[in-house]
Amino acid sequence: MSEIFKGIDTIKYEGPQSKNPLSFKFYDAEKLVMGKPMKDYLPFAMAWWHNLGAAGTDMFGRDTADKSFGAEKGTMAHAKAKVDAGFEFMQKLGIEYFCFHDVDLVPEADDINETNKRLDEITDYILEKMNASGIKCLWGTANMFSNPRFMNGAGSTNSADVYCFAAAQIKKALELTVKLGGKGYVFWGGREGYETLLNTDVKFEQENIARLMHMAVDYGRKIGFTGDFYIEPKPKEPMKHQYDFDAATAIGFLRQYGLDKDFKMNIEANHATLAGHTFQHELRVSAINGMLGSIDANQGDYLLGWDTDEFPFDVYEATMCMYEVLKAGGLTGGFNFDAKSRRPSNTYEDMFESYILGMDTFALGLIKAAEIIEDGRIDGFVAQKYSSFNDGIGAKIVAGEATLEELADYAHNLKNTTEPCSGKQERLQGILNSILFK
Ligand code: XUL
Ligand code: CO
Repeated sequence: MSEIFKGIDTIKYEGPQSKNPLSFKFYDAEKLVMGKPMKDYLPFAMAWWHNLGAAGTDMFGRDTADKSFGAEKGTMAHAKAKVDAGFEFMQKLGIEYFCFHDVDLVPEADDINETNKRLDEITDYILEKMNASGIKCLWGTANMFSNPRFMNGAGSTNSADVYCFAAAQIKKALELTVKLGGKGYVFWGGREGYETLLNTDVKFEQENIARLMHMAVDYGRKIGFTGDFYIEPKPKEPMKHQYDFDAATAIGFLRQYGLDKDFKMNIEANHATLAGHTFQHELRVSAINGMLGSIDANQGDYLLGWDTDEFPFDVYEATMCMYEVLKAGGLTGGFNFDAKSRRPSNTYEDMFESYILGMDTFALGLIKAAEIIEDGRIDGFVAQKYSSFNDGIGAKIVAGEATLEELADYAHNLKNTTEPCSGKQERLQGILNSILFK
């Protein structure tokens, strides 16, 4: 097997002063942050679909990048070339994980049995590469949104036959995830939603999705999958309304159908934006419910209403993300760059520079989030803000020992001038800036 990314060596840390575009400015894998090497906090993953598949086609134009990797597209030779390219890419960047959909790995055949045979063959090859390199699988999933049969949904489809196709794909994708030692299995409900309520039985569709997820959990556990299942919330696109709208909605669904012990959230930054939330909001909601599992690290464009899947470079967002992750005690999953280089960034070099940007942005976010926590002023303010609940009547409320009558009696003795403290938002934002730009 010959080198694919010729002229691009292993990417090294050179520090922020370096002018070498093919070097890390902030990601220094072994550098200690709060007593642990950076790479332990940042299990980065390559997204098979974008990095090895997406070549720039959009609604108005065809590919701008060459992702053939020297083989004819749509063949098993190309599937193998993608494996070669992917492993060379990850090794040169020091990325330890990858994520995949079934159909990212091989060209889909008309017959599902043939597709599965191809999947067996390619995953044998991937396993060899994993064993030789130490690279691991973060999560697997089944693409249940591209094939026209899923136009009315997968778990939410009106057709029992299509539902069975979805089951067959999930079964196989779970087997592959177990074969590759994946830490997680993702459900992104791209077509699980509706275009109009005029033709949709929402209750029935949601119950059917839950049934499919239960079957997936049962089968996964039966074949030795010990990792987490994830829901990846997204409010819209491709459907007008998607059932896994945001973290709060998905968590409510999981609890309603008794799936909450086996599932966590895979939070994608750009999906949060589409739901009208910040990335940090989605992470916080997941974390406080004990369901922060994994992250699809990308960013959207606040001026555009769709999923642009850009490589993350917003240091504020990355910092607040890492702040949430550190406060939650880390992720059971990792940071999957569900991102693609912009269409005019069409060279091999751009593929590398995109990942360097993403990895550096999160490394900087980690450094700054650790500084916020070590500085203590923001956390200290929040603790102080709620301190009236530390003793007296407040402590009684928190302990669940107060009655409404008792609180009312207490209030009757208060002066009407009682006020909560200032929120100090501007002071806190100033502290954040002083830490970010010191
Ligand atoms: C689509 C998306 C998916 C999931 C996996 O918006 O994010 O690629 O991450 O199916
Ligand atoms: Co995603």
